[in-house]
Amino acid sequence: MTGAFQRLQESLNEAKIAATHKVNEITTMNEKIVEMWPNKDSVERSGNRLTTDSGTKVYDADHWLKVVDPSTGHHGPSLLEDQIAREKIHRFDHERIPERVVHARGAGAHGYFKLYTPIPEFSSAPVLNDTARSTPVFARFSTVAGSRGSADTVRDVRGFAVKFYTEEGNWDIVGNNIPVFFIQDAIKFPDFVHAAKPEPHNEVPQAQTAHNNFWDFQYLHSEATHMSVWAMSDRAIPRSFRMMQGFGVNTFSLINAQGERTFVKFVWTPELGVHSLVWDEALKLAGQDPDFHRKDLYEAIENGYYPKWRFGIQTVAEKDQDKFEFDILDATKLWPEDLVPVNYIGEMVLNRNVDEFFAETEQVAFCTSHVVPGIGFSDDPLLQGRNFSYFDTQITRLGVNWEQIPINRPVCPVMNFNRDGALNHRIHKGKVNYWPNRFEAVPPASHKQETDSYQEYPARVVGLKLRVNGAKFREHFAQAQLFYNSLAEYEKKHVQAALAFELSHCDEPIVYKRDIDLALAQNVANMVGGDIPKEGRQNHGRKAPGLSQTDLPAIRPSIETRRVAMIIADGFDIGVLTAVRAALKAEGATTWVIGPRRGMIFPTGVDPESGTGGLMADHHLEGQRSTMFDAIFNGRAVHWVREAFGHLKPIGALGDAVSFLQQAVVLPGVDLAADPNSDEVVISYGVVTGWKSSVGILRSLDIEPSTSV
Ligand code: HDD
Repeated sequence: MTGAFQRLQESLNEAKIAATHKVNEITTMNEKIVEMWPNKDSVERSGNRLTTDSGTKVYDADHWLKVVDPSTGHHGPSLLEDQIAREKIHRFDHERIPERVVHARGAGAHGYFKLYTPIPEFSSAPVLNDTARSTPVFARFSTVAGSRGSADTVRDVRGFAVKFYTEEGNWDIVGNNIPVFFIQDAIKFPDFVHAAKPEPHNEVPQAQTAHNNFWDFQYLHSEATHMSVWAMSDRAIPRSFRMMQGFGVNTFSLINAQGERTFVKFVWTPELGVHSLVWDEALKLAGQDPDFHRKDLYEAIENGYYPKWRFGIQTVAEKDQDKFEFDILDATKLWPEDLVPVNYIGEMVLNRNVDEFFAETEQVAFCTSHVVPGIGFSDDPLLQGRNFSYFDTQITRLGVNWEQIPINRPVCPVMNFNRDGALNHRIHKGKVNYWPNRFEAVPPASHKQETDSYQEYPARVVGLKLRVNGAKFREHFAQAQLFYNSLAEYEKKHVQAALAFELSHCDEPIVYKRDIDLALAQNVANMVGGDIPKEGRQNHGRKAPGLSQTDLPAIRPSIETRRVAMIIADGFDIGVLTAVRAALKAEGATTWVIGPRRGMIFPTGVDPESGTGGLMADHHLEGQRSTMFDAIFNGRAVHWVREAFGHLKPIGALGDAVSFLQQAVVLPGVDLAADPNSDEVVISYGVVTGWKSSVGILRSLDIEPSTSV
């Protein structure tokens, strides 16, 4: 009877889960996903029965056709004539496509963009004016230097590419999580990427800039100084894709209905605030969980915690183009927010994971040249080159018809006479394949009058053909100083430590010759064994808002989606554990039970011999590490606790574990528990509900964050 009741309850639960998924499915479907749906459906339906690619049913896909001696039962050679086996192997042999030449490793998700403030004064683009619209988007986050199989948490810039499937065509913002770039002119890109990628003679190192060639390039290109300091800062080791900013980096333009142009930079700011790992954590995670970031994004979306970014614009009127000390078309310079404030006008929410990584995340292809009417380019020499490069690289990666691949197709109609090429999926009817023609009567000139067609801004261009950039492009240090000056003291220390780490991996330490800041140069030189400079470049001492991560806290501080490890051993208090878990769950955190073994752990009062009444541990202490969690509770294992402490994480403890915690770590300035025998939850660095970032808590406790355990 009990068994039947239990089964009934299980099936009811399953039905409930299925119904919830259905609802989620419907609410997260958008125009783009609906448009892609027929393809998925046909694949799913044919999946019930194995067929060849040409549709013939197959009864055995497990044995190659062979010659068999019926008298002995021994088989002879496999037959080449087996077209079914041949097809399977052929298809497998050609599964790989070239990985992206940069940004090879990434993860993506679907979502939508919603505008809350129309900007007709700047742009006529409906996506930036129609607040009733929900524009489907696909976002892909990536590291830059590593191969497809490299680790997520390496020190690197992160790509932040967003494709808007607007009703007027696809608009791609192909950005990074750092607002500036290493080089000013696109012609330098191959040199820069070669220098950053593994060295040619031995293909070492993987996914790291800690090598001679990268720093050699930096030394020879002082324009790279500004971005290098960003790349050595905490921005280059984000806690999560969900907790980093995105920047379009290049200067684009907005064009309004009157045909007037305004220069613009695009920025995404996460609602969760900007947070980073500490270096020691990042290093360890690269080995312990190389998929840390892609799993984090996937799990958050699966659990219904949809990451959200506010979308902002910084605008500069055409008449003000020359009023700044830097050139606004120089991608190695940012527009300081005190000079050009960010105006947040919309938001992006990612609410649906991909169904198939290859078909969607791998085959998605972005182009900076994809803009829609009302949005244009600028003469930023990096952007000009990018507009050529992206389309071109997609041809190598995906073939000339890459825009017909489901994830890349626009949701609006496409009509032109681009034809043929490998893997053309469209079947065009009609007798003509040129324009204009005798059937389509509208002469091209009349299209000019249509407001919804793309109109280039008629910029006036006069001059000499010369291989140069503007005069202000020659200044390379002022903003590197501005960024460094704006960092909190502990952020500066992280930059110093990062530089020292990188240069320790080089045979020729050279950074101290390029002094952004005298103290920085002296410290780094001291650590890597270089000549310690006595005089430095004059520091202008200026700072700007929005550059330190401490200026970018969460809009609504929350423990949502944070991972909390509950460490238990036999004899634990199940009542308290259940209550704490429930409290954490109610706040949106995920809890994981870690025990001395992955099996039943028995609470006080339960006889282990009985084999029942225990709690199943999700993992054992060796199977997972403290690095994979944001906080730990009831720390019993010395290494876990010390490591988590060194990584600035909140540590909770109960009862006996309080004195253990006190012995395991020395907590300067923190009175761990007034009464060690109290049953109250004791938290060292945070509070269970109303989460504050570890760093924030540390600062409030006036403890210096350090990366050492
Ligand atoms: Fe790039 C990929 C971002 C300069 C050439 N780039 C790529 C991706 C991102 C960026 C996020 C991955 C897109 C995806 O997820 O598929 N790139 C940037 C930013 C830059 C930048 C923010 C500076 C403002 N890139 C840049 C230059 C060039 C390229 C100057 C060439 C002249 N980038 C490429 C590429 C890639 C690429 C080779 C490789 C794969 C791809 O395009 O689709 O064409």
